[in-house]
Amino acid sequence: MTPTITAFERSPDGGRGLARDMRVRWALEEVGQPYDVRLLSFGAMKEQAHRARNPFGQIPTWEEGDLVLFESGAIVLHIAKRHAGLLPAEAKARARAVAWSFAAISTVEPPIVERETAIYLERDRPWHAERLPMLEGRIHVRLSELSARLGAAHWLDGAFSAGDLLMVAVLIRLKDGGMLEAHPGLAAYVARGEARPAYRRAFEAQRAVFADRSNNLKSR
Ligand code: GTB
Repeated sequence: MTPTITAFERSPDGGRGLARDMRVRWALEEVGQPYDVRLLSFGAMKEQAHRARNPFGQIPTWEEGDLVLFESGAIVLHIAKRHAGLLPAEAKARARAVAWSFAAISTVEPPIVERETAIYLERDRPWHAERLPMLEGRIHVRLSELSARLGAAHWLDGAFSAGDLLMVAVLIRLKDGGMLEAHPGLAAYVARGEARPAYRRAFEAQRAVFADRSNNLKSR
């Protein structure tokens, strides 16, 4: 059965692949699983029909038969468990790949999201100028720690895994802000992820949504 995921009808990132459907698309491309996409407006995301899929009214979600999932990390791990290619077969290595997946989402991503929130929603607050460097400092601590662990390796724990996919997807959010440049090992790690054919296919698929939408609007 072909799964259906949800994504922004018009992503605020203009097709740069920063929304979280990108990591799900990437995982599906890595394992060679075709998928359908239901595009949602911001309004539709908050309607009951979508809240039944995700109580928080967010994308991405996953539907496959009577299985409905939300949370990008859970969806990526679901894909990884069902198909070869994203989790090692050996039990301990598999457990470590899951640990790296959680590290990406619950240790590295939160300070990055905090910074984005500060930039997009708190710019006018009197404390913004003081808070931003503090948030960036916290990110640099995490990046230094991650970089030290990665060292000269290509991936976090042997072969490319769901842990790398999620970690690269998280780090990509820093690309435009100039913060990754201070950590050349991580910049190279991200570049390796982006160079994967599956990443390229996923990126083009989400970009096509934005391009189609822009063309439709222009031709009206
Ligand atoms: N923890 C959830 C998960 O991992 O799935 C978080 C899901 C989430 O934050 N979804 C966002 C969403 O639906 C889209 S990805 N937001 C709408 C809402 O909450 O009403 C976050 C995102 C949005 C936009 C950009 N951007 O424009 O660059 C980047 C990332």
